Amino acid sequence: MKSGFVSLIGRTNAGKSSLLNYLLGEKISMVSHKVNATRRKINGIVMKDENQIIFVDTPGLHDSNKMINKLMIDVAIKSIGDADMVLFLASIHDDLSDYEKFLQIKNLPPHIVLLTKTDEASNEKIAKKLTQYQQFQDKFRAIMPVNIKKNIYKAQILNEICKYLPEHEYYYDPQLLSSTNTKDIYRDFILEAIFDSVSSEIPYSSDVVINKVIENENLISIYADIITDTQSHKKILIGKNGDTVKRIGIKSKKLISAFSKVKIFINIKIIIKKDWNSNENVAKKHFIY
Ligand SMILES: Nc1nc2c(ncn2[C@@H]2O[C@H](COP(=O)(O)OP(=O)(O)OP(=O)(O)O)[C@@H](O)[C@H]2O)c(=O)[nH]1
Ligand SMILES: [Mg+2]
Repeated sequence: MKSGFVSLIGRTNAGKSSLLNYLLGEKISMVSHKVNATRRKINGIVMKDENQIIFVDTPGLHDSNKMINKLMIDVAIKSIGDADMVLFLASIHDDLSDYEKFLQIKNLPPHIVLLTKTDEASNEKIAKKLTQYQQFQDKFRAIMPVNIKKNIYKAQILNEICKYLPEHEYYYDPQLLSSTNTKDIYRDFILEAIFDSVSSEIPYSSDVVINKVIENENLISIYADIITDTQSHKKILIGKNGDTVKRIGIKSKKLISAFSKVKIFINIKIIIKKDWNSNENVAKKHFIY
């Protein structure tokens, strides 16, 4: 029996959260076409034969001087240190510079390179990219293309990971889908709805705090605040006649009920908290667990 923690690492937008959802067979992690979507770690537990793989989704690696972005990158780097293995995700469209930077990290655990978004590339382009990575073949255990659109390579990826997992008893009950607190999963679904509903810098100036969750057999009631930094951002989040916050609520309910399989009641308030992303000690509470 093998069991271990496998961190999903890579540039923002590489497809880490999408891959977690795909391997898990459930949408648990927020996805967006916008960059820097994932802020906090979230895990998904996959049983492959008698082995248990705990996938840890992390914020994307990127260069930024913004304090909250640095906190997010710290979350990803720390998760590499805590992992038994790493899946390094690189989009088929990206050059190898992010991978070269990743290789500079000290004490890297064994890793597999996954080429994502291969549905957007020709076989020639995929073959060319695989050849480029061969110069690092003594660094990685394997390199594989993934195609979450066509639902192929899933078993191959899981089998390859199991080869390198340590012998260990299960960390979690094999029935469990995730050990992440469900409140934090709801929180990120509401954040996904914000990413989806408002443009420009608003999602990055905002976060979600879950105040109360009441779970009944057929209904989960969620009371949440969207916090944002300025009056003008609050106005945009509310929208004309409250249309935007209403839309965020509807999208959040859809995402959360697809995950929890019951009806959702949601109450969202928009709150201004000026220092949430400017004061490091306050911001840390939003990113570090
Ligand atoms: N065509 C295609 N699009 C993909 C694939 N995987 C992810 N995407 C899209 O790429 C975008 C980014 O996906 P995410 O899963 O949020 O990427 P991420 O690496 O988690 O990004 P961060 O959380 O910002 O670090 C979304 O619009 C996804 O729908 C894929 O295999 N093929
Ligand atoms: Mg993500």
